[in-house]
Amino acid sequence: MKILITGGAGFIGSHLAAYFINDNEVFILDNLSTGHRSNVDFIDDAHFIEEDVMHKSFVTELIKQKQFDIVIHLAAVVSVVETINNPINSQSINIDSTLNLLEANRQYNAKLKKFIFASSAAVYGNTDELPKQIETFIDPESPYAIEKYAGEQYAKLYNKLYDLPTTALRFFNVYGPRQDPSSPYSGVLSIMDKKFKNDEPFTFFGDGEQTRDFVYIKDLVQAVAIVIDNEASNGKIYNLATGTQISLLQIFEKFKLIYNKSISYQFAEPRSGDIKHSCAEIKGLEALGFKPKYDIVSGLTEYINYSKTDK
Ligand code: NAD
Ligand code: UD2
Repeated sequence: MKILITGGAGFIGSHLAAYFINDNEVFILDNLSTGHRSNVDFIDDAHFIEEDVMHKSFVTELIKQKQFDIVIHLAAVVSVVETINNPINSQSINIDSTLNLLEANRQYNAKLKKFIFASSAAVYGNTDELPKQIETFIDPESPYAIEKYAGEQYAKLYNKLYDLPTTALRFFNVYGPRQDPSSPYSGVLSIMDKKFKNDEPFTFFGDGEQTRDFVYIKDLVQAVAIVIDNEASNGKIYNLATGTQISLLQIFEKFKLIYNKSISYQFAEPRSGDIKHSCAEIKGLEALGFKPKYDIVSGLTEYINYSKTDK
């Protein structure tokens, strides 16, 4: 199959590309704003398109010409803070380019078998209800969350109105190799790993009792592959997570065991707007055959072993 991954040079996209390249022709469209060409050095230059997903005429022409079987749309402003600082720009990338991609496929790509949109647990906001179900009240607290909600609803609507085979996945806290720890708003496990690796102190924002549903990147890849193979997922939205929650303090203990050492730590004020507990209900994906293969120990062990050898 011919697959297009927008944002394919980033953390999640590079793992999807590495998986699908085995049996498929994979194209990546990425402007390298947060991604790296080196993340996907197994993709040759003919299949790597360095371009902005907002370049509408270019993207439309690409869809028209290549007639992709699968489009996985990940390219986005991924930083919540950046969407708060510059909501007009992030709306163009996160909503307008999604709509343009959907529209280009509707008009010019009769071969499309699946369009996947990367949504986020952010759409749930700070609601108390746990576990988060797809039907749980939506309470977006940032432009990012609104933009992800708009994207997934457009994807769903394009199925309802035009029968486009779309699926939206609400990713929870994804972790694994190649997640960039460089910003204070990077995924907490990539930050904790960097601190352990470099023997630097880790800061818990709040009391460390906050919980998250951390999903290992290989389980995310498994879920995407299942969704692609499953027509019953057309027009649907799913939580992509493990269905289990763990606190930061508990995770810190796991790092100590796997690294066989400890580092110093401190507590600071909780981040404003921080969510205390998060956990997903994953019945929807389970019904399609998804079963997470990695618990937190096996996922962290694989991640840390990789990270130790990575310079
Ligand atoms: P990432 O920053 O590693 O990857 C995003 C990629 O998109 C980068 O390679 C970047 O260069 C590219 N990109 C950004 N703007 C672009 C543009 N205008 N044109 C072309 N390419 C552009 O982030 P990630 O963690 O891999 O996230 C992938 C997707 O998953 C995003 O849509 C993100 O919102 C979503 N998501 C991620 C998580 C998580 O835990 N990592 C959680 C929820 C949702
Ligand atoms: C995730 C997403 C965010 C948004 C949000 C919606 C990531 C990286 N972030 O934020 O984009 O979708 O969900 O709910 O996927 N923490 C520390 N020390 C650190 C860094 C973080 O204690 O050095 C805490 C942080 O305050 C939070 C927890 O760790 O309580 C997880 O932080 P995160 O930024 O990895 O993810 P989250 O769930 O806040």
